[in-house]
Amino acid sequence: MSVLQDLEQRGLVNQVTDRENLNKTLSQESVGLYCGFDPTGDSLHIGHLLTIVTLRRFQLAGHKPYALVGGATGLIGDPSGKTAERTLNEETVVRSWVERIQAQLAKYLDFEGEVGAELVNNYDWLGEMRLVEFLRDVGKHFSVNYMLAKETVDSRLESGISFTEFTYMMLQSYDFYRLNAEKKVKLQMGGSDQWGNITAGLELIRRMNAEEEEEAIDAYGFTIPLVTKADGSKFGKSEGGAIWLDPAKTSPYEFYQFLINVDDRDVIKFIRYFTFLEESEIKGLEEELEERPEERKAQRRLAEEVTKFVHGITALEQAQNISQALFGGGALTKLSAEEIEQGFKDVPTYKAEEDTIPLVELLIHAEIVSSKRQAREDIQNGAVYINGERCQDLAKEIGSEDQIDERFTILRRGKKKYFLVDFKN
Ligand code: 485
Repeated sequence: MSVLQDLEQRGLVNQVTDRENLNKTLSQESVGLYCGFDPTGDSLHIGHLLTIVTLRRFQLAGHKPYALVGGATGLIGDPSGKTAERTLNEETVVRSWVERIQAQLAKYLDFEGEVGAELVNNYDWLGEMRLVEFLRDVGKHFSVNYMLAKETVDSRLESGISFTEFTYMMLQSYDFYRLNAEKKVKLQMGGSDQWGNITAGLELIRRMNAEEEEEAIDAYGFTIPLVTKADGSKFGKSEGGAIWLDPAKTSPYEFYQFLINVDDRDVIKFIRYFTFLEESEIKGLEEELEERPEERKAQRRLAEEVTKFVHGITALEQAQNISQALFGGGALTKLSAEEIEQGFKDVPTYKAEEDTIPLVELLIHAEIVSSKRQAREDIQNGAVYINGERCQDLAKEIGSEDQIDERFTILRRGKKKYFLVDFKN
């Protein structure tokens, strides 16, 4: 099966130019392809992951991926998919984001061997471009009428669009032209919002090469679909906001939990999109889901594969340990301090100065209860748990024997209310 057929089977092809010739080219030669990422923040998010995984699929099929970071375009702002003008970010800030995004992309692609990936930054050619030269050599190939007809511009004609954002498609088009001329890049991919920019690039390549060759040019574009959810809500958001690829912003445990909680109606589609599992295995998971949905096997497989791809095997194991201890009846005492920090990130924490504390007092310090009387009542009623074990001893003193990994004690009141005692220092 060709890489394009594989993508089609996975539902990953939204729009494609000249499908038959692209398919032929991909089966005859190793093709250079690219996808661009603008530095509009300090991290990529799960929305970007699908293009990264797709680049990786091409690489596994013998094609060479170029990941472009928009050091220049990030200073301009792509109007695609946006309903309002963006505010410009400071150059120094954008520069620091470029570095962060490049470092992230470097984690997910293979840079070794014949089809080793390459990172490129369009500031390297756009940053030094001279205005008059640009208007003569590039601008002359764009008709304003053509630009106005593009969905991303047309949809903004009423609300307004600056000249800065209006010109964005020329810059992205010129990138494609440059990569095509200098690196033989023949294919650009992106999310469905990028269709206008990608086809504008193909048009520019055609026009800039018009004098040289008569024959049809060998350059293509395709877009992957927007990830949608059965319940209509936006993919990639949790209560805490976006799902980031940076583990300091979204911990691997939160990332894993996000995927474990994917709806039954979405899980098989997401497995096709985000994992490298074969269709036969996916079919098996689909049957499992139908017969025993309560086991959530498909969700677990999805979470496992994607967390491993994004954060590595050690982080995956930690995420699984934490999940097991919190939801799977596993022992909290087996967790490491690092795992507790991840799993209990949003849990109120009492930083203990003392070495031992009477349980009754601790419940008050930690603001779990408001009076000693209530503390005693809760303990006697069996509502208080220390590291997962019920404690009904009114005289209990929490000390070193209650510290997990010599640092944390996990208190719970009732079914769900957790509190952490941190004995660090
Ligand atoms: O030559 C290029 C220069 C910049 C870009 C692409 C080619 C970036 C592009 N204009 C863009 O804005 N991409 C978005 C981004 O950077 O966050 C998103 C798209 C999404 C998908 C993803 O990048 O909205 O559809 O393409 C990789």
